[in-house]
Parts: sequence; C-alpha cells; structure tokens
Amino acid sequence: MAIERSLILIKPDGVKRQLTGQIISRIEAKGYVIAELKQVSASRELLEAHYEEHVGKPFYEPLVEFMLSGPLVAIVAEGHNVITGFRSLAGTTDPTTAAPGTIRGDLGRDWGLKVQQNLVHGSDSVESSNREIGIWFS
Ligand code: DAT
Ligand code: MG
Repeated sequence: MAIERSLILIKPDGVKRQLTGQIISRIEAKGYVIAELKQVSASRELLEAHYEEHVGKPFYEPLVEFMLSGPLVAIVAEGHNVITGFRSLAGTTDPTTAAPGTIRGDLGRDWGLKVQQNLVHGSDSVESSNREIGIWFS
C-alpha cells in the first residue's frame, strides 16, 4: 500500500496559545514523519482556495477571518493511512465534544465565537490532500 501524505495546519489559535510543540509531538509520537513544515501568514486568496468547499456556509467568512488572524504552521506528514490517522488524533470538529485524548478534545474548547477554533486542520481524503499540499507547498 502506498505511503500517504496529509496536509496538516496548526491554526492561529494553536500558534497563539503556544501549543505548536505539543501538537507536533503528538504527530511524531504516533510515528508519522514530518516531511515539510513552515510557519506562515496565509493570504485571503490562499485561504479561499483551501476552504472552497465551505463557501456560502454561515461560518465561512468568520473561518477565513480567523485563519487570517495570525501565523499558522503548515505541515506535510507522511505514513500509511496518515490521513485517517491524523483525523483520529485531531478528534471531531466540535472541541466541546471531541474525545478526551485527542488534540481538540484535550486542548480545545468553545469560545462562544461564530466559528469553532479547534487548533488543527487535517486533509480528509487523498484527493483533498493532493489539492491542499499543492495550495500550501507549491
Ligand atoms: P474539519 O476541520 O473537522 O474537517 P470542516 O471541514 O467541516 O471540519 O469545517 C472547517 C472548519 O470550520 C472546522 O474546523 C471548524 C469550522 N466549523 C465547521 N463547522 C462549523 C459550525 N457548524 N459552526 C462553527 N464553526 C464550524
Ligand atoms: Mg474539513
């Protein structure tokens, strides 16, 4: 079976709260390989491409504004089934109910905002991962 790659983002809340190291440690401790890593301030254009599937949803504009609010860390992680494996490490979207033991469950909470600030993004399929790696590491 082919080695997969996943595009992982540590969102601006994770960087501001100084959780970058802890989050990277969890990825490494699981055994995935960090193939690429950079801290960046994303442009609106890049974020609109990244989140194109969410255009028109009520949280779309708050989501883009949140992702513009500070630097983030973009990572390509490699390993067999890393796409599913990282989403499992990250936990479900809503940090209030994300399982304890996951990044969102252990480190995230609801802050009463229009968009959930949930610390990380991970690609959800091979197609998304190819598309997203092209956007962030072209
Ligand atoms: P995920 O990041 O778990 O793949 P997603 O792709 O559906 O979730 O949504 C992208 C981000 O948008 C998500 O990480 C947090 C925010 N979000 C999603 N659904 C939301 C909702 N119903 N209310 C507020 N924010 C939401
Ligand atoms: Mg998603």
